[in-house]
Amino acid sequence: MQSTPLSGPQRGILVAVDLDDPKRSLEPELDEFEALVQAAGATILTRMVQRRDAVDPATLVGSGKAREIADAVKERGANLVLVLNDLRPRQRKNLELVIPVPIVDRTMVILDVFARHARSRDGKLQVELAQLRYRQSNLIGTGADLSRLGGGIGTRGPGETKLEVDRRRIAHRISVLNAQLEQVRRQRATRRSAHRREPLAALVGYTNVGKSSLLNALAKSDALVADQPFATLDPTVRRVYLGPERFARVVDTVGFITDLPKDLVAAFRATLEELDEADLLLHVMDASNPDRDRQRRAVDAQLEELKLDRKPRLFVLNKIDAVSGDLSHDASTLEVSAKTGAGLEALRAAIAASL
Ligand SMILES: Nc1nc2c(ncn2[C@@H]2O[C@H](COP(=O)(O)OP(=O)(O)OP(=O)(O)O)[C@@H](O)[C@H]2O)c(=O)[nH]1
Ligand SMILES: [Mg+2]
Repeated sequence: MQSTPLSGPQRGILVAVDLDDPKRSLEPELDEFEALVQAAGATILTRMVQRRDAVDPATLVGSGKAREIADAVKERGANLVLVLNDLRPRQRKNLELVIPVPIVDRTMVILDVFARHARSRDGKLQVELAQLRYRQSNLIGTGADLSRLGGGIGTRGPGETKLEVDRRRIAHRISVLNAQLEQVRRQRATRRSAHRREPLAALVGYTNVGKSSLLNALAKSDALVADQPFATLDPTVRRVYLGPERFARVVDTVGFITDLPKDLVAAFRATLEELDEADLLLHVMDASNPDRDRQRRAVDAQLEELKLDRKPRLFVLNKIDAVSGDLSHDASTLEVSAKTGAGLEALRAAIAASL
């Protein structure tokens, strides 16, 4: 069951509640959300941002604003409402009573992008598991059943009994997937122990910073590169020349994002375990992105969560070709460009020295 809730020509209205947090400006998050929505194949018609001191417990945005959104949906011919903030099941339900089109939150969009980009069998299993867990904890029925009811994700849920049936089916499918992924995990672990010859460095970092490009530049390979979030889902390992008779294996894997859905992290355990084996982390950042400090903090938090924050780490600022002027950072941070090749020799040397 790989339903893609955002397939077809989807035109959405982006909705967000701005809590005016001085430590967390909304603008970069809105831009990032829009990029995610585009990667999921939908277009944003307009943004509706509501400033509030706190989210409304019943409708997130407040009932007046909910009606305004419903009007805008009709006026603009939108067929989707995309909500940046976390939606509780009750808030979703109440909004659905007022707004006549599917309501999709950020987690669903991220899951959808992952569903579109999953290529390998393992990747597909992991995404399906994450989707089901999310539906289970948010009391959303299975995608197939929802579409038979004539809607996509976010249409009013099936009735109680229907939901019960759905729940049992979802729970069963989840246990099947868990068993299959456990097998994947064991196979990967066996394969890894058989390959322990050369040291392993792992590229980690926010999505779209150029991790795959850097791997390609270092290994002269051609892993998929794209200007969109989550182009890479499956771990790719390449052998990289460090210096005379010195090689390392370098693994490129899924990128991180602020508030990466926890169901997704849990489902991607098999993939993320590749990182456990790494002797060194190469934390790649996008020097050209004004939002890079926020991105770096999100990656730090994610590494901590994955208990990888104690690993030796090199900080690598990529895309320096796209920056004019000086970048302020500490002396140990390396500046490179996967595009022009600048700084790659220094990076090879730094990896060799760290391993
Ligand atoms: N100007 C410039 N662009 C770069 C550089 N490295 C990567 N890019 C561009 O940045 C975008 C993302 O590159 P990827 O290598 O796919 O990034 P990634 O970190 O692997 O992204 P995900 O796998 O989606 O998380 C692409 O459009 C690349 O062409 C660089 O050194 N300079
Ligand atoms: Mg990539």
